[in-house]
Amino acid sequence: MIIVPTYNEIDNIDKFIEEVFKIDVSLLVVDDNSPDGTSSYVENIMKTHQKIYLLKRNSKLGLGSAYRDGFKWGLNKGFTHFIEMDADFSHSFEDLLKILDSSHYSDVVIGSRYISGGGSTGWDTKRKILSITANNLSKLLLRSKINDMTSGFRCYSRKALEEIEYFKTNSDGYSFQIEMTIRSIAKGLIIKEVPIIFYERRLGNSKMSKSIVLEALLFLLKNGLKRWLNIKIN
Ligand SMILES: Nc1nc2c(ncn2[C@@H]2O[C@H](COP(=O)(O)OP(=O)(O)OP(=O)(O)O)[C@@H](O)[C@H]2O)c(=O)[nH]1
Ligand SMILES: [Mg+2]
Repeated sequence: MIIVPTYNEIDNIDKFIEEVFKIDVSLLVVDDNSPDGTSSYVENIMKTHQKIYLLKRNSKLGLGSAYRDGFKWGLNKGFTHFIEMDADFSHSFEDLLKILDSSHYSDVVIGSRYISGGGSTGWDTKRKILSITANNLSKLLLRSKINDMTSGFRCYSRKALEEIEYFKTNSDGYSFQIEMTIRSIAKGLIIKEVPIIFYERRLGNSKMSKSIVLEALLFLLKNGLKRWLNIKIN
């Protein structure tokens, strides 16, 4: 199943769901009571379409928290694979097929911008530097071999989520992805990076904020220190 967290994605959600219809995959939208009516749109579609589900939460609680609730929902329903994807078309459905292919042979598939064949388009220099720095810093501080630690385009198997104990994570922005990655490594899961192209959002507003960047930085410093002092991550 695809899990897509949404906050004010009314400009994208219709086209996103149209793309999902073209492939035979279930979709769970985790919406945080978006003022723009994203959830009402999904509720309407659900009247006539199976395989589209909505988890509506009362307030904006963050991306990591949306995935934690989404994973819990999907595991309870018996789904076997859990794809993380953004609603704003930054992640392409073409790359999704590649991720799905690899999910048969790995516990965790990470759509990577920083391996051969991957990349990003449409980002300004500031955003590019931020992303590259975050990834290089993550690799260095956490001594990780994964090239795209912050990618939000991934697939986890049921086994992976259970072993990672995803519910023990507590970060919400980019650091949620880093946290899930280091937990996957610590559990010795089979992780495969496949190249993806990240496209800058076309419609709607970014939810990126200074506090998300700060959260990631603090997370990296804390966990980098633990890693270098050989303290177990649990
Ligand atoms: N449910 C929920 N979804 C969120 C929240 N924050 C972001 N999202 C969704 O998570 C996905 C990624 O958020 P974006 O705002 O696109 O973040 P980003 O890709 O780093 O920023 P841009 O490149 O500027 O788009 C989108 O589908 C958002 O709607 C949140 O607090 N709750
Ligand atoms: Mg985005």
